[in-house]
Amino acid sequence: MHRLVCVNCGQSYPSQEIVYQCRRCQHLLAVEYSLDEIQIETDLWNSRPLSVWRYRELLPVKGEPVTLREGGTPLYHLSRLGKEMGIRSLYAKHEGMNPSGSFKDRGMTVGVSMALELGKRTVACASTGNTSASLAVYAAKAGLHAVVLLPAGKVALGKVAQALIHGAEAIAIRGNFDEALEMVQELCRSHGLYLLNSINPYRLEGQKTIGFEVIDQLKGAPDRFVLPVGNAGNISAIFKGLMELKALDLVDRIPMMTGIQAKGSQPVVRAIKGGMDTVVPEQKPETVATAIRIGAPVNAEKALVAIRSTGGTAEAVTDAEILAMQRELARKEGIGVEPASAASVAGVKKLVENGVIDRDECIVCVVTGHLLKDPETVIGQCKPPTEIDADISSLVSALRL
Ligand code: AN7
Repeated sequence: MHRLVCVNCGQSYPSQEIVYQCRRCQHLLAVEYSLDEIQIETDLWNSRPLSVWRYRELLPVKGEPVTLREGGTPLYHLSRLGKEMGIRSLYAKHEGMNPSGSFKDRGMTVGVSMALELGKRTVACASTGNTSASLAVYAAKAGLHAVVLLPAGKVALGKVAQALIHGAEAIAIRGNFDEALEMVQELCRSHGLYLLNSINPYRLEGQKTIGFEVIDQLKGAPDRFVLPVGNAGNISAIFKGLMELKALDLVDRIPMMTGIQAKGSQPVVRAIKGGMDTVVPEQKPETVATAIRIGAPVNAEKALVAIRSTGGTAEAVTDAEILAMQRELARKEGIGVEPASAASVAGVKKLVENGVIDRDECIVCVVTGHLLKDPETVIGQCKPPTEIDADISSLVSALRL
């Protein structure tokens, strides 16, 4: 049993109601379970494969979910990079290993399952890319029609390719993501499409399983989670899930939630550093990490609580630092991620150097999307292959053997 509850005024809405924001005060909603009525057998959880649906007792879907086996992603120990930074316990949770190549699949398996339960036939989102790719994939699996609004010219190639091949109706907006999100919200209100941006609280329910999996993989909570922040949904989702585990006595402490943004798009960092109660939107966000090129994060209200109440922090990294860490992860750890994802590890490097993060901490970076999402940015920073004639002497001289 669950209901939707306003995080500001506590107004509650029944689970079948289609509502994305509190009708009384316009603040965000969250899914609330009667935790005292939920029986969780950890043996039962452990008997299921590591995946989103291992934790189905803490998810809102009643029937059979629309699933492509999301979650169960590897948690890699970053031995080389950790050593260089002087951190023994540095890990990366590789969310690029999900079906569509990003963590969004965790949210979409739940969100699209809920769309079916609520009797919706058309689903929609605005997206910097990954949400649209994932929505297209899960709508295809569910047999639903998907409409995706993309900021024109600012979505990485692989993500557009996915949205198109999986059959979403893709619309490029001459504007940025924040404008596209305003438009899709209006469209869903006026025309009854089901909105699957992270303002939809069911999306975040799926994403909270990242934290559950990490705790199962480490056999306990890390000291800190570090995430790239765009709309601030994922950091809020993981925090919410951890609080539920705490309430159920399944974890003894809550890790410090730490958000990393790009220098040119850092409204959450400004709010945290400035001690502000609300996030002031950035009018012209700009970064090579197009996934997090977001000026007005819709989940900021939840994220500020997640960061502050856990003693976490927020930091910004430059595009150069992001790309340097993308190469380091690829070359020193064999981990291929897109630029936004590398921001989390780049943020750890910076925070350790600045003395904000203790080197003895056990740190889990969530690397959110796969390298192949954004091939153009990769090619742009690498030397192209050396082209030679098809004979062995050219090969030997090209290799300078
Ligand atoms: C790789 O696809 O917002 O802070 O529209 O694709 O939960 O928004 C993507 C966000 C981090 C930020 N890493 O997560 C979208 C979109 C990657 C992402 C984020 C995104 P949130």
